[in-house]
Amino acid sequence: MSSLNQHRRSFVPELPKSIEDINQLCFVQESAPTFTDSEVKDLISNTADQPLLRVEQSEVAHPNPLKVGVVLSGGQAAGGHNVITGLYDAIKKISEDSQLIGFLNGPSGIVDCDTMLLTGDIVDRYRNSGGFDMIGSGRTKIETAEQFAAAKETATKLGLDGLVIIGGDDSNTNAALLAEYFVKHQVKTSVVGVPKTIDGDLKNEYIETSFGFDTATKTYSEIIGNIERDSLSAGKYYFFIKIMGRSASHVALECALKTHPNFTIISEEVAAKKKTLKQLSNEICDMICERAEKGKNYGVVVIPEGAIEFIPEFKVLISELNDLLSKEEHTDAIASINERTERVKYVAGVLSERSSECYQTLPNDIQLQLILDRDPHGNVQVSKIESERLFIELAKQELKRRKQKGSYSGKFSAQPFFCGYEGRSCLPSNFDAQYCYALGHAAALLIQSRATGYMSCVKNLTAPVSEWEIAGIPISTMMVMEKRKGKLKPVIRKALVELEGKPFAMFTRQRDEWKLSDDYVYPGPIQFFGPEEITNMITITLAEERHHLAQAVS
Ligand code: FBP
Repeated sequence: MSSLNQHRRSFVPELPKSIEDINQLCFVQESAPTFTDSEVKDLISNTADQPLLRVEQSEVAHPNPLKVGVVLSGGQAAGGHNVITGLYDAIKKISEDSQLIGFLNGPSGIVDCDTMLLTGDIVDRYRNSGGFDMIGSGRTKIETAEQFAAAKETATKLGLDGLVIIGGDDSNTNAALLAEYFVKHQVKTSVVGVPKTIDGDLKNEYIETSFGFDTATKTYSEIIGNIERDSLSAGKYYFFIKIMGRSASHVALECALKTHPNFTIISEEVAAKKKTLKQLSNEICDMICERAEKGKNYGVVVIPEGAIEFIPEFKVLISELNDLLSKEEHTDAIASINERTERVKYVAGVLSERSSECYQTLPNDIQLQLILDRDPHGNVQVSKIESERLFIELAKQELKRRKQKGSYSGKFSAQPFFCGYEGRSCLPSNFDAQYCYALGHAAALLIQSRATGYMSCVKNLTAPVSEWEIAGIPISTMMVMEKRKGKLKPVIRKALVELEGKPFAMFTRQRDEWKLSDDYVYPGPIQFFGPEEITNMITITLAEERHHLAQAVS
């Protein structure tokens, strides 16, 4: 273990005052029932319309031991281990005889009853550490009747009082459905969700942010700042940085606000303005040409991972390709063609005119990637497309054209870069370490209070930790029916970047300035020791959305 890791292990997360003495607390109803969407209600009638919960001092101490299961679901996010250590400490405070059981490798661990008893020794090794390796994670969805029945058998066999599902929107939807199933089948296990995802798209009026977003954006911003400084120092490269976030652009937006790159695509804006790939690439080239006139043949462009899926013409192209490649006549025909360029020609010939045009503007590698790399369901793997290379190729083509026309005389040398997995499993920032520790405590108290179908919530996050507040939010209030793979399903709607929201407004006020001036900001690495305004800095997104700008560094 590195010296820093050892130091971090002994860091004691501060707890909000409101939950310090967990043994003297209970959750009580905050309000009248919140309402569940009527179609969702038809599916979860036993757990719909539940009230919000808040903590209150309780006269009675809780001597009864709890037996709780915990599972990590989906992509890693810094702080996951601290939810578990927080949960462990909280149930042990409630009773020394309480037990915490980890389900291994994600929700499949529940279905297969693949477990590990989490002892004090094990938990201590992972305090304030990154990653999900204490018990592993996975992306299995509990969906079929057999899987639900197996989950019931596991919960009953282990005699669980509670099951904590740490995950994103899909996993929390799953938590709500499992809670309903358990109530319907008289299983005593309370199911509680915890909001996790670096993407930052699991938030709403109650959930201020998901854990992992703070650490990931700080990590990526350190990297972007370093690259900006290298770009400025050498003066010879354009860096095209793709940045993680499967769908929404919260991560890209936060990093842009922190580091001021020359150009940042915000996918939600692209969709709203119905921009084409060509328009987008032209905008980047306009910026490159203007900078070249000032003698600047370098710069930084940030591209959110999900960007191309938000380009309307690309969306249509992908859907047509999925359709086309699901038909044997076409897959056989493509397979029988040896020549790569002929394969591309064949596909361009059977697409609609508009999609064919879009397909033909793409660089050759991407054209082939689109027809060859497919997921197990046969769909095009859009998230695997190297959009940083795509935009470099498109810029090269356009700048060459402008050079021939005489409207550009600069030099263009580009470097692709991907900010991704390195932001998910790093040491959690103080914010995420403390937020997660408190989320674990809130989850324990929800189970102690026999609440089921709730999400653990810590709010007032722009205030000092001591003033954070704990709540229980019925997951059903966040759910709506949406079409997924052609079928109506209950889901927690992903929070996309709001174009009317404050963080985006802050970005649009400054972005023109950032294009030409080198107003780069170099945030440096996450700090664990030192002045509070650095160690406990919150994201600009959170500060802007919750109106407490003072604590954010812009
Ligand atoms: P979650 O939504 O499960 O938190 O995962 C988010 C994420 O990190 C995305 O940003 C990224 O697109 C995706 O996971 C990568 O998934 P995988 O780990 O399966 O490659």
